[in-house]
Amino acid sequence: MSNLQEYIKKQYHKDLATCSNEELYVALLNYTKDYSATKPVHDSKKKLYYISAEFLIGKLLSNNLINLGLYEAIKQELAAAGKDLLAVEEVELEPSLGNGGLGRLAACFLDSIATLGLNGDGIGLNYHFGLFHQVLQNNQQTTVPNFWLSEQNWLLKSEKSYQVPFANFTLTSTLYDIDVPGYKTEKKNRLRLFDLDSVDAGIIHDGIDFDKTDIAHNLTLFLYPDDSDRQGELLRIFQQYFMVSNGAQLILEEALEKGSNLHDLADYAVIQINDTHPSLVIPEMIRLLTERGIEFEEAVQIVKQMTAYTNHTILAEALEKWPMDFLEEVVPHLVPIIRELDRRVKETYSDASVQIIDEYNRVHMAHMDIHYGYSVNGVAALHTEILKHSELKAFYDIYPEKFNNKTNGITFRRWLMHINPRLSSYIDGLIGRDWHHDATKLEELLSFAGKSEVKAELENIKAHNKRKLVRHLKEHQHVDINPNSIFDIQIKRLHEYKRQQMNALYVIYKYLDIKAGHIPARPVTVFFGGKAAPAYTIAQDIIHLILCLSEVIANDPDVAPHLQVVMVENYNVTAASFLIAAGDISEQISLASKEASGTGNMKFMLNGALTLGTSDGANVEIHELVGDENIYIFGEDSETIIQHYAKSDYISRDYYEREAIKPLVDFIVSDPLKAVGQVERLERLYDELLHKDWFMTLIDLETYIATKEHMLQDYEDRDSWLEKVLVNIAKAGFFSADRTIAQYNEDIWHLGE
Ligand code: 26V
Repeated sequence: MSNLQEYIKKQYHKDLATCSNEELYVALLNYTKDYSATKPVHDSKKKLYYISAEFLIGKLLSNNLINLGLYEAIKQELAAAGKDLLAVEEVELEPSLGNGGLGRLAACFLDSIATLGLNGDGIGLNYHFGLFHQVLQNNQQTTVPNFWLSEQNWLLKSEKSYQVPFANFTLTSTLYDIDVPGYKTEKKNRLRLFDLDSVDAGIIHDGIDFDKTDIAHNLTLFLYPDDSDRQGELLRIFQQYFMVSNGAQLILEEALEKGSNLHDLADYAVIQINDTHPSLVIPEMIRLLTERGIEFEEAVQIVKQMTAYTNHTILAEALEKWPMDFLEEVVPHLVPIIRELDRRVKETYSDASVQIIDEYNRVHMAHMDIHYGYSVNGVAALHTEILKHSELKAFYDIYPEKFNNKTNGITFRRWLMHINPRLSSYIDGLIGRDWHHDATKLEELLSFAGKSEVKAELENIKAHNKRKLVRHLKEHQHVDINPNSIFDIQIKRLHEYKRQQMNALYVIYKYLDIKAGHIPARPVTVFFGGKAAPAYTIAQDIIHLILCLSEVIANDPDVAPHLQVVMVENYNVTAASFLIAAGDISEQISLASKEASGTGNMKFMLNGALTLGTSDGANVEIHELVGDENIYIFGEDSETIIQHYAKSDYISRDYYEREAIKPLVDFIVSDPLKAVGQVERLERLYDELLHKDWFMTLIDLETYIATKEHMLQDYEDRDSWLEKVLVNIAKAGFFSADRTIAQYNEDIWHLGE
């Protein structure tokens, strides 16, 4: 038993049993914060600073209770008083401080860094509003501000504050910390989020629109949802510089406190640059060092020894290149430093493709990171190979020793123990608890492969999780879902390269097939979840198509009993925790070469869903681990796709003309769809697929449909399916973020324990 009851008595003069869930949440939040406050922070000499514009931490209550070793006792104490921890958890507002995979990865990494007992903090911004809240209405996405900072929250206001100079004014920061306890560790780390006291939500006018020029009032107001206009881009530079200048000042202060003379700064600090959003830390740290009396040349060398860069995407539009004018306007004091860094590159290398400032006077942030850092890593084996031999080949030729791979991972504390407690404790019963600290021990599950009672229990657990998801969606979205159907799930940001539109074309195929009298052995529910950037029109059109299909199918009595499409509203970490535990089929169908890694693929595998995917990102490594028998891989490989781009020889119309494809694409602009949808959106999407299709939807469509049909048939052989499920869970250990972080430390950070 925990002493929550006593705590509540003392703090709130109430009895646990008479508290509302809201009161219990606040009590538990403070109880957890107080408990965590007693833990010492890491203080060893060398420290990692993981700087990231995004930390998609999600709700923290259960995660922190698990890590602090309090979860079971609290759950039981609540249950004894007739209270349900799950219901208390509902009260917490989700901090959605990230767009997607990159931000969630940063959150998983913080958990593993603390769990491995490493000294490492996250550095970021305290956005007052997280990624927009998505509302689905009239078969479209609309966006609403997503406030998460209720009066009682996880932030601890610190005493620290720094001056950050911009072109025409200087801003003073406030630092808030969030404790990051490791899993049953003695010490803790922190997530350090910088903020500005003058930020004011009053400047928001319509939806998520606000005055983007009013920096003192808007700087940390919103997480940037990656759309683009000039003012928005300038604001992004303001945010990035505010983050890294504060971060660099904090790093210097902490190193000095520990006795650094600054010449030896690299013995005290290592910076991991998470994608290029924090890249300005390089010139800023050089500036701050020279201000403190270090010669420029030495400052460059110090920074080079202490910064490492992670690349998370090869999509050209996502690789930041800031026009020099923008930097002049926001951070003119960094411009001479960047010019000098570029001059040195130009002096040594004539190849235009490796320069920092290009012919259009744009600053390539990744190029600065690669020249002036000591490590460059990709996030899955295939991705790193593509960086080395294609996207960043010119850099790899110069600096082969800097390149290394760090295949992504996920924290099993959240993505198994928390979201799937039944499976987690069933595994404990089968193989003991060693896997809690060494996830590769899950392989011991393989010895149960032939056991029918184990398979029966895996089936029961999945059925339980499906019912839980069904109840959740009934409550939140008022939709009725058949818990006995196959749950086929695609959840991730909306993007053409992820090819939700290909899945939608499968739905059309299935709809027409059922209409033609082919009744499936078992009903299928196709779930989608994901947000589209507000400025990304085609992604909005894809959401529209999915919602229109959902409506047409639901209203067709011939088809509705056999097929359902559910677009989950406002997909976020909380929704993911219900969906992932309940999935049978994990859709990982990006165009090969485009998904750097993916991490949802790992979460589904760990929870016993089978992957339907292309040879992309970490799918390739999942395939290698589980073998051909236990995964459904289809589609062209990355080399073929890269060749198509190189030769510009993919012509979508050629595929469209095929007998199996044309009716599916044509259905997008058919009468039944137009009757429930907007003609403009449907026609734009149809035209895009027919005339452009930059992410080659049609190239893999036929083999995708065939593979999915095959998979649905295989589902009917329950014994063999559950055997595959068991193998997937058993082999998921490699994808623990603990392994990833151990590798970062071994190869890049070299932190003492
Ligand atoms: C950024 C942008 C910004 C401009 C508009 C379009 C666009 C499209 C994509 C992105 C991606 C940002 C980087 C990112 O989130 N990468 C993801 O990182 C994950 C963690 O490493 C990885 O699993 C995903 O495959 C990768 O897409």
